Amino acid sequence: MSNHKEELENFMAPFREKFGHEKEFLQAVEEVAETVLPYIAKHPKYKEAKILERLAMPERAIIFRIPWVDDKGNFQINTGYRVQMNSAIGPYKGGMRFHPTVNLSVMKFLAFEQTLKNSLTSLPMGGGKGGADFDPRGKSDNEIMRFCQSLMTELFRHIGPDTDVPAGDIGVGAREVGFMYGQYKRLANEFTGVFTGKGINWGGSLIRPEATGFGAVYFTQEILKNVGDSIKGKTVAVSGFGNVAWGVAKKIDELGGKVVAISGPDGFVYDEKGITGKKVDYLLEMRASGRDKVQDYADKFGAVFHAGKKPWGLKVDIAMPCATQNEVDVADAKELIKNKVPYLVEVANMPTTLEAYKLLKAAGVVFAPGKAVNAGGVATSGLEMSQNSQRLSWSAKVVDEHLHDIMIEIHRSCVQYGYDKKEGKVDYVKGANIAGFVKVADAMIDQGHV
Ligand code: 2IT
Repeated sequence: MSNHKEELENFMAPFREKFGHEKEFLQAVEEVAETVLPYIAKHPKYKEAKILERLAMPERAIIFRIPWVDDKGNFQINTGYRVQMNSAIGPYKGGMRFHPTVNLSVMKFLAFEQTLKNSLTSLPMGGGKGGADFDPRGKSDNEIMRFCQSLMTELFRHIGPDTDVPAGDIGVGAREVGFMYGQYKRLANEFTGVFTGKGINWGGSLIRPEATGFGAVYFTQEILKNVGDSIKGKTVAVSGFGNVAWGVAKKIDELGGKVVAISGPDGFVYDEKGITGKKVDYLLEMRASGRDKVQDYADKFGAVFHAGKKPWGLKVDIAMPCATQNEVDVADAKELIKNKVPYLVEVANMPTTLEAYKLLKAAGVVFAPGKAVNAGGVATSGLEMSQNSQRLSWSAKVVDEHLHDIMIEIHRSCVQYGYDKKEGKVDYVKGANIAGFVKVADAMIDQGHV
């Protein structure tokens, strides 16, 4: 075993022993440790203070019962989570996910990624994540409301505008944030910025709905600019068709590129002419319908529907997975390599398996990690918090300009820590991990053994 490999194995061993069943969490830690350990070896102060070991241990994890009654009068129980990972640089910050796959491993992986991501934004936000193993599909508005209220009846005592500020994620949009915020306000008897992703007339920020997608495209723009290229004329395959995919499609269209694929649980749609103009907003309609079928797009606009398939077999310039973790596996990576897709830009959190990532890297595919690419979402949440503290709301132009500047700065940080002189190119995974790590690590050292 090489020195590097041995060091990684030594670092991972206690985590594997203790959390062997937490697959996603171990995957996220390993991906970070792989690039950060060599940096730590050159900066022993981080090793002595066991910073990476501490970073991978939540400051606090809350698991709680969520009892609720469905429309038929049946008693239902779900499990709720809030993982408060790290508060070295600010209050815990991160979304809430409602999905049947939610468990402690998924929550810990997301909270760990969130800590480094939030650090990259340059805004003062620590890392956290929460959610429940609740499936919003097929539930009535009343059921969603009762569920959100029951969840908040417990969660409210653990959060606060200067303590922990949740937001949306998969399965949690404006409706769910509204119901949770309403119950928080009632219990705490205060109107504060305790949530982001709020409605525009009760403290929300303009551009927050678009921010993750717009930010991802701004980051892609920087990757291309760095090699003297641009988005104009590029074809893009996207997975998912939710809020994030919509923001990506909207901005790519605006900048003269062409999103030719979207996907859903039923398969993917190939639209040779591109998802442009009115077709972009149809994505929102499709999501709001709750049908969860992208075939609806193909039927409406005469595009080609591929049942049960993922869009990674297409010959495109840029692949942008926007759906969920581990959606790009080894077989998909081989397809992308075969088709000579030059760029894989992760928009979801950890959409690529570790093995697939290694294949893509070895094949020379430019790979940008989610924690840098999708940081525009939480960055704009940070801007929402600033507006709430000021009791002001900024124009769309002001928020968008801040978002754009933040994404340019994140790209610059990735280049600073990830540029490889020998190879003459940027390792974005290394750059994002080290840049995110250094800020949190230095704050932890300043604050002593806490
Ligand atoms: O993964 C993420 O960064 C989010 N779901 C957004 C978190 C936030 O606090 O806006």
